[in-house]
Amino acid sequence: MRHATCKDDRDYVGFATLPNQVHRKSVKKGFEFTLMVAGESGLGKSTLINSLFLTNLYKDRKLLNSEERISQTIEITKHTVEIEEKGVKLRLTVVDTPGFGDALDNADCWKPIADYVDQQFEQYFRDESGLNRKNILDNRVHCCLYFISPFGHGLRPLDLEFLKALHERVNVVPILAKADTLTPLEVERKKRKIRDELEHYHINIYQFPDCDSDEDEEFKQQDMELKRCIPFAVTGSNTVVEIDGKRVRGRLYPWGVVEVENPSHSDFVKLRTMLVKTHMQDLKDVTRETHYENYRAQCIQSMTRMVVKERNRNKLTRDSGTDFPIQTTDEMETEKLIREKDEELRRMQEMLHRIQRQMESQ
Ligand SMILES: Nc1nc2c(ncn2[C@@H]2O[C@H](COP(=O)(O)OP(=O)(O)OP(=O)(O)O)[C@@H](O)[C@H]2O)c(=O)[nH]1
Ligand SMILES: [Mg+2]
Repeated sequence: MRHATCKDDRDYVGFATLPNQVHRKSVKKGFEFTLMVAGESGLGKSTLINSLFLTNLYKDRKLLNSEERISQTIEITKHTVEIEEKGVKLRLTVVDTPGFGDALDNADCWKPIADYVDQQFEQYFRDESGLNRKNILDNRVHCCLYFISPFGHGLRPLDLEFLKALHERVNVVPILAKADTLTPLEVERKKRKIRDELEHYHINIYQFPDCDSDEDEEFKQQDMELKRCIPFAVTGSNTVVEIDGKRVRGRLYPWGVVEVENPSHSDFVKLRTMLVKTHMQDLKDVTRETHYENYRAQCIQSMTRMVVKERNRNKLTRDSGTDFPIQTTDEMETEKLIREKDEELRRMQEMLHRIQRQMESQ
């Protein structure tokens, strides 16, 4: 784990405003957030996450020749950095995944990523049921930036497969990759097409919550722009270039410079603002209240099923085995466990209904 502190005001990512989002207690403890990137190979996933947090996640790695070069990601890798801004600590975990589409057989390419998400839920579920519940490290994936190729015509079959497998497990935020390869008109067209396809195939991407009616006009306007922006068309770069004496992250072409943080060049700043300034807490809430609760309910359901099966088996053995009318301690324990699990399941279902009702009324 590395520590990075930003000194210059220009270098602030913006999460110093996080205290406005949650309780003071969490401020003291610091924030935890896990972001994942996924999508086809070579779309700039590793480059973007590096640019997003002004931290070179790959700086320990030996790079070949070019300063910008990030080698192909070959396995799921987790990087944790602790960043501090204006006294607010953020423990940021970025999960980089190998891009798919390169192999001869790409079937089930989403599987290792879905498994990773589930494993984090499972670990949390275990920790939560354990003794030391106060100091659980939350590694659940709060957001998955899903990269869509700018070279195709909307979503590809592989994209759909991935999204269908993952959309009920994690908050998916779609990204239109390498936006510098498209004209503004093409960006708009592709965005619309992707939005239509997501709707057509019933893919539930992360929904920005509606802002309250008493919010000021400027905020409402920002909120609307953000919603219209989906999928975020971004450009990433790890190279700093100089224009008019100003050093900026950008991509230098013979015909000019694409500035990563220039809002008229890409949605990079909008994406970063959404992730760290305005929606980090909501992404965590939805992960906890919807995705994790779904996982937990499924777990409890399958545990209950197992216990019921075991009970029926015991009963069968007992019935066929003649004179054993009195319940054994084991059986009594099993009955008790079933009752407890039934009760927990009922509570979970109630909670799910409540969340559904809340979402419907929003
Ligand atoms: N034009 C353009 N090129 C980019 C952008 N982002 C990254 N690249 C370049 O695209 C190539 C691949 O970038 P990576 O960040 O390694 O892509 P990746 O998605 O992590 O690839 P895998 O690890 O194979 O999944 C590199 O040569 C980058 O310099 C971008 O926004 N625009
Ligand atoms: Mg990569």
